Amino acid sequence: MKNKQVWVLFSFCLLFFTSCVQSINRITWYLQEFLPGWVLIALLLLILYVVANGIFGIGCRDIQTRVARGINYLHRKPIIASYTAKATAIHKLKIIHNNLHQLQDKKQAESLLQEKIRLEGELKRRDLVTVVFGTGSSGKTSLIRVLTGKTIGTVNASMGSTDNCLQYRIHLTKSERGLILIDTPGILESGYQGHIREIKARWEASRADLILIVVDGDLRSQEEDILQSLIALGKRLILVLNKCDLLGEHEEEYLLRELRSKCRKLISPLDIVSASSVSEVPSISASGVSYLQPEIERLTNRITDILLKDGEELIISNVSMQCEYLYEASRWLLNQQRQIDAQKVIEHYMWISVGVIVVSEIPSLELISMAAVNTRMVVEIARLYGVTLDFAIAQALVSSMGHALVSLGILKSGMSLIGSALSLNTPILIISKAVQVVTLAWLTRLIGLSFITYFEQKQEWGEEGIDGVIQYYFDLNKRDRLLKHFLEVSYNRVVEPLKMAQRK
Ligand SMILES: Nc1nc2c(ncn2[C@@H]2O[C@H](COP(=O)(O)OP(=O)(O)OP(=O)(O)O)[C@@H](O)[C@H]2O)c(=O)[nH]1
Ligand SMILES: [Mg+2]
Repeated sequence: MKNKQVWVLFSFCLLFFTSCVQSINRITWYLQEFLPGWVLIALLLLILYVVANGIFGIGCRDIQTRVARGINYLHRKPIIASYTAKATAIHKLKIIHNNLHQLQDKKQAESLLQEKIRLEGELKRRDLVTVVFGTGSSGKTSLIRVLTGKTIGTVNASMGSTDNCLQYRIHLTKSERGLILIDTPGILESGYQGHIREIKARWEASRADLILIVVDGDLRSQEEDILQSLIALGKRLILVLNKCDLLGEHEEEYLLRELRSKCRKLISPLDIVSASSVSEVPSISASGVSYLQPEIERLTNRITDILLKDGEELIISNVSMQCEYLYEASRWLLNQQRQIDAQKVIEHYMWISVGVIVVSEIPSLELISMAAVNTRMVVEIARLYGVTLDFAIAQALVSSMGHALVSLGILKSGMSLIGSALSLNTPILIISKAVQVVTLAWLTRLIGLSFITYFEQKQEWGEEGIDGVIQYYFDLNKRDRLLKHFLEVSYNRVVEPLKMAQRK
């Protein structure tokens, strides 16, 4: 039944199409007598457009909307990206929360918690934080005065007039988002005070969503380096060539060209604008005294554009970057704590296994390596890293470590290394046992350290596998300073008790 309907519809369409072609053919043939060819083609195209518009609704406006929708879709990509960035940031904050609860140092935990709370608030922020940054006396405060329309801060011809970061909120028409402007002290000033002021300015810049770099001439090489480091931090920059009232038209254009060419790999040419934040300065000309007007329209237009198009993305990417730093800090603190605790565990097992061998018969080389690899030690280190290790799995790990020790020849090399170090001041009767026992403690240490790496790397040995890790710790621990310290401890823990046992 359905098939029949389709066929009827198809025949009807075919009939309609054929009669249309026939009629067009007839009309064209008829019109050919009166009209030239190009007018005929134009007329046919017009008819085609009207028919298409009527039947399929593909009008110019429709095409425009489709194109606009396409462009919007392209613009939506960053929005999708910022959703993902926001989700990642929220996830990171949850991990930070877990990490800080595992920290034993309460002060560290508290400061992490405060920062985490601040970042949670930042994720909901609507205003764009814009830091006004640059060398001393380039006109940062003056620019903020013009942008806010208020006489804020201190403006002075000498450098260092702003020595603290102060913030002001403004609202640019067209955007529902507010703009928080942060005035900062000048950078690249000499002296200790200048250095302290620069640290404050850089700190604010590192937290900004957008940075206005204010210059009043060409870029110095140090300024270029700073620009590069801010870009490396993922910051969006607008370079403002200020005091353009002091420049002739050609000079201003020349400087802008220079700046655009110097920064072509760092800043889009659209984001390099000139401005003048001078206000109420009398200018005397033939027509009398007039007052210079500030010129910041290009700058405000650019900021508004960025605010409208990229505001959300800039805020989210900045806050998620801060979440990432906090996450790394929390991981680092937790790792430090875990390493200290794991070292204590290793120390404990080093001397426990030594005790066992001191009172027993001298074991074979292979037995030493297996004994050194203490399953319980591995289980305890795992627990410190939040991993509950099944005893059987721990034993399997331990056994593969034993094989690595033998196959790499670490056991024999360790024994000869420690043998030659102990031979100088150990009585001949106990030297053989002392060497084996101290080697055992030393191997336990290497193995413990290797397992710390394994759990730190989320139960992965890394590119060079188990052999690479144990070899690394072997090479590290045979260095003079570390070996010397270890031998001093071993002498008191092993050689002295053996000497006493021998005397008895
Ligand atoms: N001609 C002219 N002078 C300006 C302009 N902007 C600022 N100035 C002058 O430059 C000097 C320094 O201006 P400030 O706004 O204090 O500069 P700043 O960058 O905040 O300086 P610090 O806070 O010391 O880093 C003052 O004498 C201002 O009047 C401008 O667009 N044109
Ligand atoms: Mg200032």
